[in-house]
Amino acid sequence: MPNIQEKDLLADKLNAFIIPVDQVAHVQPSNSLEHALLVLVKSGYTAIPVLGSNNKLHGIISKARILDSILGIERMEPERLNNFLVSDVMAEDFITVQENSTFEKVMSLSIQYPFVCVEDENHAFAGIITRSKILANINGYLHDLRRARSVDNS
Ligand code: 4BW
Repeated sequence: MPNIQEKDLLADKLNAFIIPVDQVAHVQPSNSLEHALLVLVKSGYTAIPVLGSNNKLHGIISKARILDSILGIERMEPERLNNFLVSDVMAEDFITVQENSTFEKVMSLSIQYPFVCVEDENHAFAGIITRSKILANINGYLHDLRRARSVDNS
């Protein structure tokens, strides 16, 4: 096991942090907005990936975008939930990283994004890395470092 003081946190590989595709709540581009809202509410997440055939990532759908799409002039119009597909409303300006990318890159992205999508070598969606996984790794590293320094100073 490498000495904690020699460990390069920023060069960590991503595999240990990826939540794999089969554990990621997601919807398809052709699903109705009503279905997407049900999945979001049931899963408890604010935003989830939109995956097409062969696990290709098409976008990100969020509760905020769905609510915005049914906002009428004076009231919410939930009857519109079945007038739109997920593909009409999803955000398409998402960021992805490759599985062989580094912790440093994902850590920087996680400042702006609550989760980062990971692609495999065939550009299929492999899973996500969440901000909480990033913070947990940094937290563990800093605690190990403090422990090692207090041993050195004793
Ligand atoms: O249902 C939940 N279970 C757990 N264990 N934690 C949850 C749940 N819902 C929210 N949380 C917590 C997490 O700490 O609230 C944070 C913000 O959730 P979000 O963004 O706004 O729904 C969660 O932080 P996180 O673990 O760093 O996750 C960041 C974002 O990644 C979430 C959500 O958009 C996405 N996400 C996380 N796990 C997911 C997922 N999307 C799909 N499937 C998953 N398994």
